[in-house]
Amino acid sequence: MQPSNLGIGLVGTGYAAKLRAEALMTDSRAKLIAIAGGDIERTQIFSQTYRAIAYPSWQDLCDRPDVDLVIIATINQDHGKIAKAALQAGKHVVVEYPLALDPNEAQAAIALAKAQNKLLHVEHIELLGGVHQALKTSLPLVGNVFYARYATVKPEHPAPQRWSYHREQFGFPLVGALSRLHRLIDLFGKVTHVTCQAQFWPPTLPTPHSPLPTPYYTTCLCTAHLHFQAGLLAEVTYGKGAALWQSERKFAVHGDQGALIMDGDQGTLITAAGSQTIAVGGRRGLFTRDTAMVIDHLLTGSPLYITPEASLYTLRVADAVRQSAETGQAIAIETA
Ligand code: NAP
Ligand code: BLA
Repeated sequence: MQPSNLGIGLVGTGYAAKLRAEALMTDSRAKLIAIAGGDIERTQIFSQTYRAIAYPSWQDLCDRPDVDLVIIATINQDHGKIAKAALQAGKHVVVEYPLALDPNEAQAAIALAKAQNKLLHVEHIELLGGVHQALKTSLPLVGNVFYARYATVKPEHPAPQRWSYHREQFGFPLVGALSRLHRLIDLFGKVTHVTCQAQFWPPTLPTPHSPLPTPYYTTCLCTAHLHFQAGLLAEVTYGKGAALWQSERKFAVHGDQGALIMDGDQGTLITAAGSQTIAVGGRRGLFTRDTAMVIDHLLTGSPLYITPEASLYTLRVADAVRQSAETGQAIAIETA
């Protein structure tokens, strides 16, 4: 393939899509050809900025012969079916996590990509971020890890009625926000079993006489426990919405030789020798790096930083977390 002729179709016009489009503008080896969003007027305005053709539907975008790669940056509910359609049309695919809400649909997409001999890349920018890199570097300094805790809490007043507060469009919270579990699995390996409690707040309190069936919640709060084969316990708290009052982004790792505490972008290592600050890189430019790695991979064969199988494994754990929240039972993770 000649440089500068990687034709790109982009599905989505939101935050992730904008960063993808901007990354593509600065790479002469790629050309953003077509964009399909939700609302057609917004798609047209968005497409003008990048001199791309606006499409009312992602199906038409997948049919364009000059599109070699489809980037899926839209609501989670649609990821799996768009990936399938794009692969069937013979396109390479990049999809923002999660690959699909249903692990079996994700597995089928991976098999389809192999059969079609096309790239299927699931973005996990959290692995490229400063906090994760600093954790990986410093982990050996705390000895045997017995406990990790990762909490991300985001108050939103009022809670927006958008897809990320919609049960079907976002998916189960720890499936939609798959990066929370993926960080832990990337650090600590395979999981034996999980438990989870999930709470959802409706917009107004339903009464027996006027229950309000709505797919939107105004707050979700999930706490999951992951038991790892390596022996440690990890506790994950994920919450967002109007019932929450203090934001938190904290990753703590406790080992027999010390502890690592990441609070926002501040890193601290505590050992018998005392407490020291550790350098943590930022969270900016991660979509740009992911995009560049994909183009490099397609044009030169250079390696990527994650396999779709690794993302699928985390998706299976996340789906077990969902089952635990729904049944109140501990759920075992099958060993592959
Ligand atoms: P966003 O800014 O809210 O954009 C969402 C996109 O989906 C917009 O194009 C929106 O278009 C469209 N959309 C909304 N509701 C829709 C519906 N019901 N049917 C069809 N399309 C609809 O979201 P985002 O943050 O970019 O997230 C996009 C994807 O990237 C998600 O899978 C997310 O998990 C993933 N991701 C995001 C980040 C991040 O930093 N933001 C990081 C990692 C992964 P309209 O408004 O015109 O409908
Ligand atoms: C992840 N951010 C996400 C996701 C969504 C948003 C939907 C995927 C689902 C999830 O993992 O939670 C949406 N993030 C937002 C919105 C805001 C936000 C609407 O911060 C509003 C301010 N994302 C940003 C900004 C940064 C950012 C400004 O919008 C920081 C520079 C980073 N978002 C970011 C990163 C991830 C993410 C790095 C990957 C998840 C992770 O780090 O674990």
